Amino acid sequence: MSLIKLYGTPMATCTVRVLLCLEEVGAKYELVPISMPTGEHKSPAHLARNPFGQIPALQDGDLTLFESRAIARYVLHKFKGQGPDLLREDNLSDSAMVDVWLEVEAHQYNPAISPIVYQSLILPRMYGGTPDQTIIDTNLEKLKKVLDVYETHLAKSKYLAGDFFSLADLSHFSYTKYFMATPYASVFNSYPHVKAWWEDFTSRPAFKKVAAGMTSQQ
Ligand code: GS8
Repeated sequence: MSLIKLYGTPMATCTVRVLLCLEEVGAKYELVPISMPTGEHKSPAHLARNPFGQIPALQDGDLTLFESRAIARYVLHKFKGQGPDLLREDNLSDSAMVDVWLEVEAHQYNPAISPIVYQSLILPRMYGGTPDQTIIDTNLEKLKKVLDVYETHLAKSKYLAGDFFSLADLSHFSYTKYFMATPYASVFNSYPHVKAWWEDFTSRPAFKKVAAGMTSQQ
């Protein structure tokens, strides 16, 4: 059987989401590097994997997938029984809560935190650009409103979907890790339960391994 191939880069946030899942379940896989600075993600070969010209993409035999959250679920389904149960699909209410907080990550957390990371780290370091402070400030305000909700929730629940670690928590890793390398990291100090949640799950071996392959340059 051919090895699963993950096309992406170990620094890219969405590739990291999938790498974490592969590592959590102990899957064997090959990471095939796609160079964003040279535009390889827009090459015909990569567009055949992801018509939107983005990373990551995953190939497993005849199956080719894109969209990191969908790929993450595929990996966890495929290797169900190996490693921790990050989807909880044997329990309807647990799995519904995993879905809820995955949606929160995609539609509340990510849209607020990603422009801050882009403006303060990626733009200056990868493209030599100047950060737009207005964009950063606007999104810091948005992020604080989101973190207010997380703080209230995490005061009652150890992890986002309940008292178990899940794909919903994992999905927050890459942008939060980069955010912690921005000048705005201290924002988290005002949210003790969020900070404790972050410190708890980032000590997992899979996270340490994947984090070692990330740099703040994306
Ligand atoms: C987003 C992929 C994405 O933005 C997913 O896989 O979850 N919803 C998709 N990938 C980025 C790199 S990761 O920050 C990317 O490929 N950007 C290049 C581009 O959009 O042209």
